[in-house]
Amino acid sequence: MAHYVIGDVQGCFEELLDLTKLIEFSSINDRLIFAGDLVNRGPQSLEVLDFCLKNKNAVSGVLGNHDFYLLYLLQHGGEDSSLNKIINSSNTEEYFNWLSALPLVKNIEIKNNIFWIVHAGIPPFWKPSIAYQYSQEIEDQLKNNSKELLENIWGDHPSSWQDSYQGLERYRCIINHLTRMRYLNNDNSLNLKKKDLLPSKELSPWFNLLEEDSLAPNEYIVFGHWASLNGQTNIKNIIGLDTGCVWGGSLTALRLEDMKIFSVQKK
Ligand SMILES: [Mn+2]
Repeated sequence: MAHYVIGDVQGCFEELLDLTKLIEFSSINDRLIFAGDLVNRGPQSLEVLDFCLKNKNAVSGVLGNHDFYLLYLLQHGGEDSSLNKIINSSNTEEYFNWLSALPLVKNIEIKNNIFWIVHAGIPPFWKPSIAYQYSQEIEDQLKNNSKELLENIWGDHPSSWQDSYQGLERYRCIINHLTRMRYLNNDNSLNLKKKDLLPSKELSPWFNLLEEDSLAPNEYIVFGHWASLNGQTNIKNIIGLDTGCVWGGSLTALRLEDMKIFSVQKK
């Protein structure tokens, strides 16, 4: 039995199938954990979700920003050319129920290693265990208050986290950090505009701001979301898996048992 974390699929179903062949995926013996952004932009988001539902018992993951967008469209209506097949299908309730039950942070322990799986990352001012608690707050909202939550998570503010935030402002800030973050300003506030890798005096990638002792030697953060990084963080315990399949790159999986990387090229 093996656990594979898979980077941003974004509707690249052909490549997902190629990857499952490469790892010889068995829905009985193996587990797939998607690092978020299963859907949108790519050509076959519907087929990706059908694959997940068909293999329900072997598949889980964390929510990405594009998954939230789909949840919003499923609940409130609306159109998006790459998501219309899902929105107009007869199965919308099943898609919504499966996707909205996913957490923002997942914690898996394998062979004495601890993995924190999250779409964008974990900011330096939250311990992973705190981010995990915040994820549970959002899970609870998605379960019990999804209509109000999904109507109010859009926008970049507040950009600086305060423990005292309550209600929708708090949830929006948690979701923006865990699903959209790339760079933080010098004052630790979110900058949600910059995606490139050009050096900046004012901004740092979130993972460069982590204190050296913020992760134990056997503790890892595994994330997606940042295609231009192509997986390169230069930090051993911080593993990026978005290798930009939807942009013509590749789709990547990490096997947690031995930290082996598998990838297939975009067709
Ligand atoms: Mn993303």
